[in-house]
Amino acid sequence: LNGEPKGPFVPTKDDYQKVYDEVARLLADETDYDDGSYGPVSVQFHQKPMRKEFTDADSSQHQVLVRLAWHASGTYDKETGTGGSNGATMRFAPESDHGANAGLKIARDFLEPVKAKFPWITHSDLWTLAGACAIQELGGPQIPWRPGREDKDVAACTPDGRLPDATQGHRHIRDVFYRMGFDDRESVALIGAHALGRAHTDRSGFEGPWDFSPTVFSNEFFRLLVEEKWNQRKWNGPAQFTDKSTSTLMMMPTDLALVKDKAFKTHVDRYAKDSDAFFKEFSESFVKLLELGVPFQSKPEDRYVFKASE
Ligand code: CCH
Repeated sequence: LNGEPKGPFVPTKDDYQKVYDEVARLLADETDYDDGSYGPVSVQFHQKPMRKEFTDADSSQHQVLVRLAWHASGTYDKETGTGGSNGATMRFAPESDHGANAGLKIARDFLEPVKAKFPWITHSDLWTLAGACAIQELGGPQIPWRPGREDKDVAACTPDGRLPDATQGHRHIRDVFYRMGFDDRESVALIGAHALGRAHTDRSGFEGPWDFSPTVFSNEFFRLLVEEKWNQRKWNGPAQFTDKSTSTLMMMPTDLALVKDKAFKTHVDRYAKDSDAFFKEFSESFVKLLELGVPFQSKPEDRYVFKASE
């Protein structure tokens, strides 16, 4: 009413859906790739494996946004309560320069126009919302999400070494994921995100995609881990493995650790056979990841489920 003081702007679910829609729109707009092969459904998906040339179209901004949300959150240490998505401290050096974060400036810059359009959202809420959006837009499960993160300053940057190192094995995976508060099942489910995207020599030193449909969220990573034979690739780069059938795919040492370790492999086998179980358990674990260390005022049942675009 006239003359009544206007309180601070309190965004509603609809406001966050607008942010989601804007991220989804920008993602759809940037898919103007030179070879025109981008699409939500890869032609290779249900066909027999054959050699495929992978291009930039197999690593769009979607996958980098998933990785940004994960690396922003995966620094969490449950003992000290430090790190995690609350803070968005990857905006600052030294965290932005940590080796594991190479290439993520692309994702952070991609989201700046969204932040400019919706200045009321914090970077830490935006980065996690964008990760949830990218998963849904690539055909993944619903990722219920809630706001409440605050940006912190450079003093809250986490020390280097909290994110996993792909050259290592099962012990390292457990050290890192248990430190965040995950168990074996949740750790395996989360790493299933490697169905998406690819590795880049100029970012991590590794090269190639994990499966033939890197723009579609699926359980293909697990199926290939179980069904394919993986040989060490002969090249000058870091030790990585390639599929016997086509020599176009790759697995990193930590990926193969999931089938070498018996307890991990139980879950790999299960997800390889049961896509629904993977989707459900991935969603639960990803929601947990994005919320690690966040002092929410809201309750879990207050999470929003965003409507995906067509
Ligand atoms: Fe990952 N990941 N990740 N990863 N990752 C890389 C790429 C992606 C590890 C290492 C790497 C998760 C777990 C692990 C994605 C999501 C998740 C790369 C290549 C390395 C190295 C980077 C490059 O060169 O561009 C290791 C080690 C672990 C655990 O042991 C988890 C958990 C998630 C999400 C839930 C996604 C997506 C990519 C593709 C990025 C792109 O640009 O295509």
